[in-house]
Amino acid sequence: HADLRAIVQVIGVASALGAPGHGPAAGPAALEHHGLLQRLKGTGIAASWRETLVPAATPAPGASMRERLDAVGALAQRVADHLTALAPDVFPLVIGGDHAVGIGTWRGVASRLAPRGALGLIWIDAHLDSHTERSTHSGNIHGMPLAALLGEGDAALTGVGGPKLDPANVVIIGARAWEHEEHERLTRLGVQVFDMAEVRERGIAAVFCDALSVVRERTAGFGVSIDLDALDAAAFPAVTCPEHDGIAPDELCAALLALRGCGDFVAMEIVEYLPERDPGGMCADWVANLAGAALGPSTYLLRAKEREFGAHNYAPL
Ligand code: 5AB
Ligand code: MN
Ligand code: MN
Ligand code: MN
Repeated sequence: HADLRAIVQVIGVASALGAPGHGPAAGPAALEHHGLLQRLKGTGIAASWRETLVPAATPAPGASMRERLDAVGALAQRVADHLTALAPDVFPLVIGGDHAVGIGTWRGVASRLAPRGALGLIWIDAHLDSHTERSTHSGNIHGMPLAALLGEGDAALTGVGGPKLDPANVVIIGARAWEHEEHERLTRLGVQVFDMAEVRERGIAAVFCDALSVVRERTAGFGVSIDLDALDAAAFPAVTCPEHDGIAPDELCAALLALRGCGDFVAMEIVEYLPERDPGGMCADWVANLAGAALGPSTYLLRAKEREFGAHNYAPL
């Protein structure tokens, strides 16, 4: 089954359409040049960089909300289309770009999974990303992707092809900065939020374990979206919206190791990397460590066994 380890494909999305500045668009190229792929290979993952998508058009600074929503929606549709076109064996690792790319990632992943069942999602973020164009204070669309995935907001975002996520199958980890409208939306929908106070009190490992059981219970598979601002800003400053008192990078890496034992872990996304705040490449190293922790080889060995024996899940190796 040597070939099974060749199934991680990286899809870069060089977009800052949802962010206040242009910086996050440089994320995929910077991480590629810093050797993300080589680092993954070094941990036993034969990943390949499939392609990096670039927005077809970027609205001028000061463009209307309408124009920006349409541009984000069009790019998200392209991301979703690319993901649905992947061969069934491929495990996608999407590299942003700002978090608005997540609309495309998770609609696309949910489409791939739809014949087998629903998608669960762990959203690791300092923020809730659950505004709509009506409730946003900043006007920045990277504060809206989770609402859109759940079916709330402008049709340009909610109409991206693929099933809506069921709020019962979504959890957020690490939140510590939000506006009341988005918090109320998630409460009304019933999305479980493990906020930073809870992470501090119980530890990331315990919280991650609970999160896994929620997103795996009623689903055919689940994904993990990592907004790098979930990490503590002192340890990981290279993001657009840094927030202090976050998750320690090494502790998140340790928690992500649990994913290696999950045969139903189907996709991963890492977003909001801002290379201009990472001159020494320290944060780029953490990105590689996070991906390597989650995607270590045992996931693929498990899949090989699943193929051989036809069962649904195996205990971690
Ligand atoms: B990110 C804020 N809630 O709406 C807003 O980085 C921050 O994808 C959004 O989590 C942060 O602008 C978006 C203040
Ligand atoms: Mn965030
Ligand atoms: Mn805030
Ligand atoms: Mn986010």
